[in-house]
Amino acid sequence: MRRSHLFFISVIICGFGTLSDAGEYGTSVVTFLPGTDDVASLDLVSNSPCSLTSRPVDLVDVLGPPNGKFVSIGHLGFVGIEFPHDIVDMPGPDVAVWASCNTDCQSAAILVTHDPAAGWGQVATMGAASYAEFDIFFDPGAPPVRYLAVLDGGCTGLEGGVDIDAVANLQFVVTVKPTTWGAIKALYR
Ligand SMILES: [Ca+2]
Repeated sequence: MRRSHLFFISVIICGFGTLSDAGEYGTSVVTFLPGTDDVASLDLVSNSPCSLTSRPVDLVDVLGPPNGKFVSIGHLGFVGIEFPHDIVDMPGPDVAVWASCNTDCQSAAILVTHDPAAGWGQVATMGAASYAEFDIFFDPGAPPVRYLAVLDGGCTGLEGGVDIDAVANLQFVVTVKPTTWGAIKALYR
């Protein structure tokens, strides 16, 4: 898969994921390249700290807010997800990924693009964590990006794939159409 070099990472913050009024979640899957093994949808078992049941893949499970429903994208699998608004480079984390509690050897690469047909640029790697935030730096003049992808890290010795629950665009711009001439506002939420 062709990758550009328009972007690079800065900080990765791991912890428990919450999302207040700010941010938005993925709304559609634009690319899904299932891995060579361990491709399924998974449900978190109630009253169990980390137990998952399996069913056929339903890509809806990576959309919307985190809900305990995951897609295991498979060994070296790839899923690309669209946000309603462009990802904006602001101070602090810009995007977030929720994965399952089954974090043993489930690393992943995080990629973004403004157009899936133009290729993806890797901006971060995600280690063994059920939640991570990423602060992305954008090259000056680079087009804004709208899509985020997760590429399974292909853990050596295991054929499992990372399990994705949800992704979020933490900071985005909504352009408000002018009510008076020239009165265009960019609201950062
Ligand atoms: Ca989910």
